[in-house]
Amino acid sequence: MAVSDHVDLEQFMAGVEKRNPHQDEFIQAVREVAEDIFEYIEDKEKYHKYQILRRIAEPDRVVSFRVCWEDDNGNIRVQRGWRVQNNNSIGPYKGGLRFHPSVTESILKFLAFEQTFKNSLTGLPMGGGKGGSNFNPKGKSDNEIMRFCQSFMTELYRHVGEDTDVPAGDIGVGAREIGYMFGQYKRITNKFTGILTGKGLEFGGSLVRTEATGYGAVYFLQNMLDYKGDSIDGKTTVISGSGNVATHAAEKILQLGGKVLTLSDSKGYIHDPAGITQEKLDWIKNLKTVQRGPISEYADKYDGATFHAGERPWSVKCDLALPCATQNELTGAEAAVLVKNGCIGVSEGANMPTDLAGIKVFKDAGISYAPGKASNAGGVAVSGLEMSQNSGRISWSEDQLQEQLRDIMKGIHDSCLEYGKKPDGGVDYVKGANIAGFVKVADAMIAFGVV
Ligand code: NDP
Ligand code: 2IT
Repeated sequence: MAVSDHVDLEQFMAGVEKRNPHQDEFIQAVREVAEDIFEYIEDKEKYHKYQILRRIAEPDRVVSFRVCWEDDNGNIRVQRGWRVQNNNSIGPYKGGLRFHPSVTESILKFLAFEQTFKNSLTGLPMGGGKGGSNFNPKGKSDNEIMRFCQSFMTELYRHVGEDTDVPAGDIGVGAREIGYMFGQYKRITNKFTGILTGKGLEFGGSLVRTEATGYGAVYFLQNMLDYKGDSIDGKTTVISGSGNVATHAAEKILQLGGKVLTLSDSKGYIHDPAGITQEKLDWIKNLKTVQRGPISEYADKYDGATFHAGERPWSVKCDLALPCATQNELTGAEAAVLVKNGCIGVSEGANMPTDLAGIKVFKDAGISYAPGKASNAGGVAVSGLEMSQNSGRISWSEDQLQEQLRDIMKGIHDSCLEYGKKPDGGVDYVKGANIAGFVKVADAMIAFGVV
């Protein structure tokens, strides 16, 4: 096929839109990647010939199933569950499970697609997958959560396996849910194998997995600043979210001498001009994982702090920003406010938190901006290390794992430099991550032929 016969970016995207009607998040994620890959493969015939991007943008399979459970009042409730197995060219499918009422097939397809590139960037042998349900864990009793998780796993168990597909947590799925799901898998199959990561330390979990995503996002930020001869020490930081990723990102910022001004949840954000200390952070962790209360309670407890209902924290003046809640939580207009206020570094803890207009604002401003597929890869990286420990039936020490996490994040930063360095010395981390993540998966696919 001659190069001139290739479809161009817009023709390719028209096909993606036609084949995935109304799946806006999936189309958005594919476009963000395709813009860089089309440029990169322009003169690389093998990637055209084997239709690599076209194939990565079509999940290997999407499994959808009914999940019935009984609430505490004896009502039968029906939810939908999914597992999207996007690509297993470089290892078993790997990626989290999300329980949130906003979950749709489009959201899980975008996450599984992103995960394929992210997992490749870690350097570990993991393919990309994602799953979850439109189940809303908020306000449910422990028993209701347990019954839902058991019912969900009663179907999911057919599709997972330590060498097939290894899910983990994501929004709404933490240690409690992983425990219930692992228990049900073990009960159904009578097997004790590493089919989930993020497990409790008593039953095959890994040290550092809980902290890994947030810590990793800050290590990535540190690498970006270091590259410019700067550091986190003394800088003000605005963070969204108050879950696993946000609280651990905040913790690492504090350890590196930064000041954390905000956190948020789905109801609004809190602003503490005095700074959120480790003690205050421990209080928030307890609020969110034990009491499961709203972040607004922080403003009632701590003098000087304010709660801003229904708002996001991006208008608070800061040096650094870490979006750690959910997709499309930082728009072009909000990105412009951050830049105007002097923000010099953005590291995404969440998946696709910045929309396409926001990405353009950050790129045009030339600030250090890391897309989630690079900067939040620490979580899945330590999940990969949990898989290795499970296979070897061993446990590594905290020091060893902390060091591996730091090394892996540095390795991802180096990969972004390899493909994303601009002639002016700046770095396009989006481009770097997309191409570096693509090349490994693409070359494996070529080795397999047409399968
Ligand atoms: P958690 O469930 O622990 O926390 C999610 C946080 O985000 C909560 O503060 C929640 O608020 C808020 N939130 C969720 N949905 C929305 C929404 N629609 N609008 C506003 N706020 C929202 O999840 P994680 O911390 O694990 O995940 C956060 C992000 O990080 C997600 O994008 C996830 O995909 C990504 N991620 C997670 C990894 C992990 O290891 N856990 C790894 C890599 C990425 P509320 O408390 O009100 O619900
Ligand atoms: O988005 C993600 O990378 C995760 N939710 C973690 C996935 C994992 O398998 O640890």
